[in-house]
Amino acid sequence: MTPRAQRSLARFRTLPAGEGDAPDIPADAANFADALLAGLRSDPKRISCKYFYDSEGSRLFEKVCGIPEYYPTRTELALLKAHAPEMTALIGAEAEIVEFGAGAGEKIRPLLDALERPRAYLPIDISGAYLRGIAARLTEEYPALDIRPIVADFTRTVVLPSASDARRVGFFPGSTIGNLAPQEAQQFLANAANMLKGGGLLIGVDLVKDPGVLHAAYNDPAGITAAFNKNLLVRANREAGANFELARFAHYAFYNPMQRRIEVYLVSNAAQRVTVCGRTVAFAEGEAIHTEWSYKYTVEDFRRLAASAGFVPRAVWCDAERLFSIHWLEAA
Ligand code: AVJ
Repeated sequence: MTPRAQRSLARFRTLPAGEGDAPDIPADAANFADALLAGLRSDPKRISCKYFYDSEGSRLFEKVCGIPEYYPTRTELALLKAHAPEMTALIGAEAEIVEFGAGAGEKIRPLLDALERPRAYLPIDISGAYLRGIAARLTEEYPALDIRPIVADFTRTVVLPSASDARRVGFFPGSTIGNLAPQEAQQFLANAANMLKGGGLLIGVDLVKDPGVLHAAYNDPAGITAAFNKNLLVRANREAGANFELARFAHYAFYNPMQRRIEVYLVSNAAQRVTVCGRTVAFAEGEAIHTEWSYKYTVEDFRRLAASAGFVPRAVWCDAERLFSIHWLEAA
């Protein structure tokens, strides 16, 4: 991330009472072309993983979640289903739930089914059309619930509807926090702790484990993860006047045990020139575009990180194999 992006990371603002609902923040998808070109002209080349999630990317990510080797989604969903009564007891009655990166809207269901008179559900997602579809479906299933979708990049400023007197609780599943470097994660958590004062944050965090298991989760034999990664190039061709040839780039992902993160790249398999927004970008043979980090934590390390950001770490739930964790962090 650029220093500028870092400084603007995760600011939450609440509209003053009476100013009505938060308007949609045009997720900086509009700036995709600019960000893409800037990223491809920097050294090393990079594209932020948040640009994975156009409508097609969100659909592809749903497919990733179903990959047999990709354990996080099913493990976390099972934890939510098994422990929803304890989790919702900690969240408390009449809470307002803010979800960061709502995606397919599946993980909130076990909580909604167990929550006592939730005041409102505010799913935030960068993928606008996709989010609206999900919100419409949830509205049909939970007609009594006040659902307010917010299209926004939650790593930037998010404007929430005017503060109610409800306890505000964050829900951040999927280990999406792993996309942030630890220092950025700490900053995000510090801002969240501030926004959620009096409530808390329920957050899913992928765990450090056998590198072979991690490697397999990001290298499925059917190539779904590769398609998800390469969707960045498809999107660039459609939205940024680029002419990437998909066959000339390879998906490359591995676990770096020193940094405790999965690193994801698109690697040029030849020396080539690509046009992006009317500019030429040159690739050497074997040159990589960095597209994603996915940090893994131990339970203790994550609790320490959360505490350093101002949360009081309380309950933790893990599956028997210790693949994945969900933390309840209190914002005192
Ligand atoms: C959505 C960021 C949690 O890091 O595991 C899955 C994204 N990338 N396969 C992850 C992802 C490749 C995923 N997160």
